[in-house]
Amino acid sequence: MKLYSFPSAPNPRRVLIFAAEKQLQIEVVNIDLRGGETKRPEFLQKNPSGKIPVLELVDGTCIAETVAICRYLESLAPEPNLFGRDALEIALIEAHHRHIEFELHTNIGAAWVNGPIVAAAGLVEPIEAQRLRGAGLTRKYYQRMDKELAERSFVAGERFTVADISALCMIDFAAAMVDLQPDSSLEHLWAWHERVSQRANVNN
Ligand SMILES: N[C@@H](CCC(=O)N[C@@H](CS)C(=O)NCC(=O)O)C(=O)O
Repeated sequence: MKLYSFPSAPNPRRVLIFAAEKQLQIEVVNIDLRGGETKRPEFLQKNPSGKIPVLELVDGTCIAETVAICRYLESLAPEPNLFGRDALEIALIEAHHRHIEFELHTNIGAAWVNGPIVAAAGLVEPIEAQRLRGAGLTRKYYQRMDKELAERSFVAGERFTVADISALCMIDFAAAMVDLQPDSSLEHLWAWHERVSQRANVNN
């Protein structure tokens, strides 16, 4: 299996951590994201959305979308379980994970896409109001996470799951590339961050 990736990109990192948790070996193929390689016809055949990650199987089948890839890997290697074991746990992890994707990732994405790095690359015409809105909603979501993490050890409950991987990768990206580091006063969020960052598989 090959994973099309790029070193600072948060979504491929989610897959790499997920695969490492399961001790699955995946060949990493770094593509020229900034040079527009994902928008060329050859790559669009692998993923018509022109985005990474893409997992290519030995028979050439390509799977796009981080969550779809992670679900495939969970089926290949069920342990350690990262998506839930019974009806209720699966549903709760899914709900928390979707909140992270739709309410945190989306707003960090808006701040990033309308921010200076993407503008300097000339990829998208930035809209300052959208950057500000994304940044503001991200900070609000960090506060919500801090409150929730005062009550439980991990994003979706009392154990490490796919929702922690998705939250960590996006927060690290936001801090490093979008000038959206969580405020130091958010002690429960930072305690969680340390807890999950200490896992050996998280540092790849
Ligand atoms: N929903 C997609 C999002 C993928 C995505 O946005 N990937 C970024 C890199 S982290 C990308 O390829 N960006 C290039 C672009 O949007 O043109 C997923 O979860 O796989």
